[in-house]
Amino acid sequence: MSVVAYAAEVAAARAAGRPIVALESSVLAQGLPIPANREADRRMRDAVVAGGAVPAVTAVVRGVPTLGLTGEPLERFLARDGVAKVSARDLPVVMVQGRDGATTVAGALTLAASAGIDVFATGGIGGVHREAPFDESADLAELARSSVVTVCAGAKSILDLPATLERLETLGVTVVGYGTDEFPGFFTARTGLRVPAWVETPGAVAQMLRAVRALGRPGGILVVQPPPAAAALEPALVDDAVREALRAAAADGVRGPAVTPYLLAAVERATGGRSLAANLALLEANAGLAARIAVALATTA
Ligand code: PSU
Ligand code: MN
Repeated sequence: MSVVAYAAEVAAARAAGRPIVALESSVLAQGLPIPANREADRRMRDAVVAGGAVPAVTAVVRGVPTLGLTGEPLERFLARDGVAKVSARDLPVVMVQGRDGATTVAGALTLAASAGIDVFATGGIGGVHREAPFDESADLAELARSSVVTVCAGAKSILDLPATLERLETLGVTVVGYGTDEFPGFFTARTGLRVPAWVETPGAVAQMLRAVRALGRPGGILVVQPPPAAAALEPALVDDAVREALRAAAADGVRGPAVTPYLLAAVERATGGRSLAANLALLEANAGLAARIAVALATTA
């Protein structure tokens, strides 16, 4: 018996074998400020629908792992009313305590995989933090064990990107550039870091997920695409903002799960909100691509 609850629309899509795209909720409850979080939610859902799939925002709602966060519970998450940040390790805790929990990439992948949802979209994954050798996001480990395609704009610019790519290689995660051979820098299109494969079509990604499964391997495919050109920021602007944010985080003694939301907010202030506009645009673009990949998986053999 499944402990997972489905929104009516998601349950209907599952029953009919229609494409579904999982989305995370930490970006809504912790990553983005109010009211931009509401705009992000709307734009991501609309992009999934426009791409031909059904959106399923993942969350733990009063202790119940849920695929399809909507209605009154969604309002609690957007208002950040007592909502915990939930990585994979935190799932059993909030389930037993009956709390609301917003899923990170790691948490969302866990729920998507347990529900048999093949495709997931986010903004940027977590990774290896700079100058903090023991702070590596659980996102990387879950990417290595969840049989799901994850679409993102790379890893957040606050991270050590070369180290993050190295860890993905060590963990055996297949990283694929969509229309690029570079690992994008989340706010920036280019980082100078090469990814091992370049694909041009949703169908090619679908075939790679099937290949991983045919080998009986755990893990999925990490698809990276640059942020939309009109919204992308210049690397120098982001570098300065990140350096300043890291200095402030160290001075304030910020640690653990609080680090990522703290740094994202500091970068937003330092870029005069341009990072926020970029963040919303890339979330929307990633949701759209994820939908097209989900359609390819559902319609091709
Ligand atoms: N990228 C964003 N905003 C976010 C996150 C990523 O632009 O809010 C969140 C994601 O949910 C990601 C998490 O999984 O931050 C990583 O947190 P940590 O570094 O504590 O694992
Ligand atoms: Mn961490």
